[in-house]
Amino acid sequence: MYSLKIWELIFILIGSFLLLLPNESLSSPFTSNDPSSYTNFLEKRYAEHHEFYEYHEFHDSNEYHEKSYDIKITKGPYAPDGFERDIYLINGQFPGPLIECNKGDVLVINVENCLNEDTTIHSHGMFQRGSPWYDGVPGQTQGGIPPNETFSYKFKVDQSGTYWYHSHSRAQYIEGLLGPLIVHDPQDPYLNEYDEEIIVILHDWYHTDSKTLLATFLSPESEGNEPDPDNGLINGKNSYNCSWAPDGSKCDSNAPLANFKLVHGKTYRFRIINTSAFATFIFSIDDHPLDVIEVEGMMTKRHTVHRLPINIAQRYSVIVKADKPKKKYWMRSEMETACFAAPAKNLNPLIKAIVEYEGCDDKNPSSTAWSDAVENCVDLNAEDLKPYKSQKVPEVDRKIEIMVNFQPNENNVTSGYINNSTYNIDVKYPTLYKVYDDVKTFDADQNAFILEKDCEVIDIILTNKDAGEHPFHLHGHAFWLLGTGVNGTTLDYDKLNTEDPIQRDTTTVPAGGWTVLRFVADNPGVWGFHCHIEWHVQSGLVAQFVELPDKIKELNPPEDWKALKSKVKEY
Ligand SMILES: [Cu+2]
Repeated sequence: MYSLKIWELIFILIGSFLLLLPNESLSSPFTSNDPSSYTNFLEKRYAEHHEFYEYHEFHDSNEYHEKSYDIKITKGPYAPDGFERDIYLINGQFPGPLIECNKGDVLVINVENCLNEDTTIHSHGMFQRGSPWYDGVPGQTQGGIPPNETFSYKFKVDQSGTYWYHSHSRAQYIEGLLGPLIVHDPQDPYLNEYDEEIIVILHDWYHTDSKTLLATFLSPESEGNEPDPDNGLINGKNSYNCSWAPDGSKCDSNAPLANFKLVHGKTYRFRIINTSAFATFIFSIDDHPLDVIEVEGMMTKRHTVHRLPINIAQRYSVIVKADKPKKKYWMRSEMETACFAAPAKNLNPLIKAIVEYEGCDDKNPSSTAWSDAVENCVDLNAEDLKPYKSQKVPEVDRKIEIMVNFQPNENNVTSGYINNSTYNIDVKYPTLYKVYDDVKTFDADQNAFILEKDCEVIDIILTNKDAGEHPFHLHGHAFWLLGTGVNGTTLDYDKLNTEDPIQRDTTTVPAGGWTVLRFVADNPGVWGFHCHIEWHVQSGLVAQFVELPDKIKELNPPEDWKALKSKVKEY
């Protein structure tokens, strides 16, 4: 018995040692450099491995456990939908590789910038508690990573759920600089209710580079009409009608769709992420109901839908049972073109992928779409979603009113305004450096709100005077979504939901409507608050919260972050 125990111990020690080398032993087998295998690699990884839960058993959650990734950013020709153009690639692929860890781990993202411009990586939805300098926002939390330099983001992850990472520099993310970020929780209440996980990334796709599109959009001629996408992608794939492509384009009309293989009898957790520049999607799988269980890191009670609206930067997890006849089915991601300012030309708004049961021999799916009506350009009704665990929502201390509108600026360019002030990014002197330099007041065009009282409970009352809806994202927090109203409704504070609201980090304020968001100012940092429509970010619909500046100064930022300040250039 004694010797057996020794051998067991040695075995466990060797096992633990191997697992402490995540780059070699865990991530590399799943970060394929063959871009076309992206969908398959995700499926395979989730189909074959639950090792993240298993490896967690090797260590106490209070132990320091680091999970690191190397990402190399380049630009090159790529044809996600058969139309070739230059896009941003991460480790040679688009979308970028899966970054994942367990709740409680320290996540390290080593970025190598091989572009001839600067870049940043923002981990969308990560609170960055104690590490505000790693939020990855130029003009607010860091100077960009210069060309041919490396920079490491390193932060403790004390949350779990479905997230994504993307560049926050100019419009880089919409041209490919993005990927999924998943944080597993060994205590996830639904862990035993599904067999495997599948990530689904919904993206709108432009065939023209963002610089050209921005030049047009930010000119008087656009009258504020955003550029419409040329196509949409599911996990970086779709086909395109090449007769719509300009003469001389490299275009193949037979590009393959994404294909998801299911095993009959199994249950799946689909993690759905909308990484778009402009488009809201309605997601569905023919004949398969979707049980929502997670919204942006918050576990919810099961709520069954057939068609799931998902706006930019939002995420949902849904449970899907593979219990239908062994066939092929359409997965649908319907672009809500009704929300576009200008009608789209040469666009097929129905983006499809194939959901295929193992062992079926259909050629193509012949399934029909769900017919449930979904209201255009608004989120899934928050009142339908209930937290899995009840929470106590604190009472409000301070109300901050934020009014959103669009109007021509002094150059007659239609711009986004926050309380009548359009944001001008201060690339050369980002806010967090200012805080460390003891700057206490900020120029009006910085749209800075200073939160000085520790644990003050803040309500953002967001009023939208614009004729379009806006998916607003708050960095550094998840907010309680207390209420949302469409055009024509008035906010009644007594009717807000303070009993069982969901928490999320991105919510849509409807056209002409309002929304009320509550959060506790307990996370020292500079946190962006902006519409996630990339065109609107570029036209000034951005604010920032300078939260607990005195406490920020008690935190010690790393030297390489400080050094970025003097390296900033305009690109
Ligand atoms: Cu917007």
